[in-house]
Amino acid sequence: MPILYDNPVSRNGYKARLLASHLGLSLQVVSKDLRAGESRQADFLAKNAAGKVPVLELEDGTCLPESNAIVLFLAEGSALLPVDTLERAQVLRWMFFEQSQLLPNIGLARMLKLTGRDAQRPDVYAQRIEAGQDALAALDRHLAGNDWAALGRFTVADIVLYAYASVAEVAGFDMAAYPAVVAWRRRVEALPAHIASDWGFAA
Ligand SMILES: N[C@@H](CCC(=O)N[C@@H](CS)C(=O)NCC(=O)O)C(=O)O
Repeated sequence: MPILYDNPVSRNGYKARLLASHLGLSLQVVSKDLRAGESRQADFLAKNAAGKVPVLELEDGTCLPESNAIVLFLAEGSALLPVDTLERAQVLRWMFFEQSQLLPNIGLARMLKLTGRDAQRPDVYAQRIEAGQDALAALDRHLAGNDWAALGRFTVADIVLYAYASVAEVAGFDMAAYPAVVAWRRRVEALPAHIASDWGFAA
């Protein structure tokens, strides 16, 4: 069985866990204590030179870091990842948007909040909130006319976008400004295979 090196707080790891639930895949989840620096130790750096979770380790020892690469690998051949080149590009478009505009802003704002550093670095926090608002507004405009991120159906694009869009309040965003994102989150949550977090960590 593939091993997923992960952490209960990681929304990037959650993407792989949520996808596995939708696909009925079994993963052995191994927690790395990020605060204790476990992802920066030599044995883990050999699995991912960037020193970050998640990492998927296959039965033959091959290691695949980067949440969206893991999602693409696991979803290959399933209905959640189209084969057609243009359709796939429409899905990838939102996966790149997630990495460049949602994750760095909602993700860092959330980490600053969870660790109390938002008060120590109000300038950094405010910058992430402003850029995150811009990203959420873009997603909201798109979802105002679309039930799902791409192709009019649930795909891996929704899974990766949901990971950080679903913790925006924890990061300090007022989601009342993004009603289409809120409605889409409810659609994602209503799917039968949905899991909030298999480690019971809501934030
Ligand atoms: N682009 C990467 C980001 C991975 C990432 O930032 N992981 C965080 C947890 S969500 C981490 O491992 N941080 C620990 C560290 O940087 O030492 C992905 O999507 O997987």
